[in-house]
Amino acid sequence: MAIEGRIVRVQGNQWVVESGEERYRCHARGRLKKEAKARSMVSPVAVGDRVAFSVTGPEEGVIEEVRPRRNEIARRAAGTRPMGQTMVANLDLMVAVFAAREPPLHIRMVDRFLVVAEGANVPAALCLNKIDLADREETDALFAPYREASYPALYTSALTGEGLEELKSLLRGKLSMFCGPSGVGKSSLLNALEPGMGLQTRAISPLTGKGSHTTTHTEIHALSFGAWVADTPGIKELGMWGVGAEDIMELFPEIFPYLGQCRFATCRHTHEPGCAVKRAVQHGHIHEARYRSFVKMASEQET
Ligand SMILES: Nc1nc2c(ncn2[C@@H]2O[C@H](COP(=O)(O)OP(=O)(O)OP(=O)(O)O)[C@@H](O)[C@H]2O)c(=O)[nH]1
Ligand SMILES: [Mg+2]
Ligand SMILES: [Zn+2]
Repeated sequence: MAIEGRIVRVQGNQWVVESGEERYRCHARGRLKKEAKARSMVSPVAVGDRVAFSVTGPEEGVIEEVRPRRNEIARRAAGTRPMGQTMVANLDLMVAVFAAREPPLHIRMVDRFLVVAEGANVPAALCLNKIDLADREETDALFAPYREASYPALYTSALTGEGLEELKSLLRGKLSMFCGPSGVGKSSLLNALEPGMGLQTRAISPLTGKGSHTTTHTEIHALSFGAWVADTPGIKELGMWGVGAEDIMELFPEIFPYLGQCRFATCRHTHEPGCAVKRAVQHGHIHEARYRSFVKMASEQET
């Protein structure tokens, strides 16, 4: 007889399914793996999935069915063949975590994460960690476009505790995912939010200035103030999966209202006359940096 549970951790080919107070190490039925392959997905299940599984031994089981997903955050998997990988399913919130410094902030990557969340219909928030190292004026200027586009944009420090209460209020009652580059402090934030969590963290490499990919698996952690957060491994490049060029144009909420107003229906919003998007940029209704990301991402998608 199958029982219901939720996948809380994935490592390699094994999934940990939580059902009530119990946890089971599970494999997936071959049939599910085949179906995933046919959809060009590397894995039949993901952390956050609701599944039905049979118990095959003490704390062991086999996943029989995956319940339909409410949503999912997916990326293009590493490797030459085009395959998709679901990072987390059934989310209430994606928190894209970046560091103000160490590693340096690449604003294009912020836009990529937001586009992925918009495309997946998952509400998104930004968390700028290591605010203790920041030049406030600089970060305020960089983050203004996101605040104006109504994304919650928090400043935090896992070191000094700044912003943690605000982060707690954002997370309370939800299943969220922390994602972002390696070394920005995703695991450190969880440790700071929940004393005793004891997640492994590691300094960024003094040689490359990059994170050292300390977290190697995705896992949902229950926090005692009533929140669930999936910590994920740091991401070097967030490859788009299942997002087309036309889609990308529609995934910048503050640009979207102008799209139908250009002179030409085929407008790419780069050099066409009568472009409503460019006009909005010139008049300061759309931030230049966001516009540049928009054009860059749409053109990348076409090639
Ligand atoms: N100054 C400062 N350092 C921080 C802060 N948060 C984390 N760090 C340091 O940044 C380094 C990387 O932190 P991690 O928590 O391992 O980063 P991560 O994002 O989980 O990295 P991956 O697991 O590799 O993706 C550690 O040396 C932390 O001590 C912060 O708010 N301020
Ligand atoms: Mg980590
Ligand atoms: Zn246009």
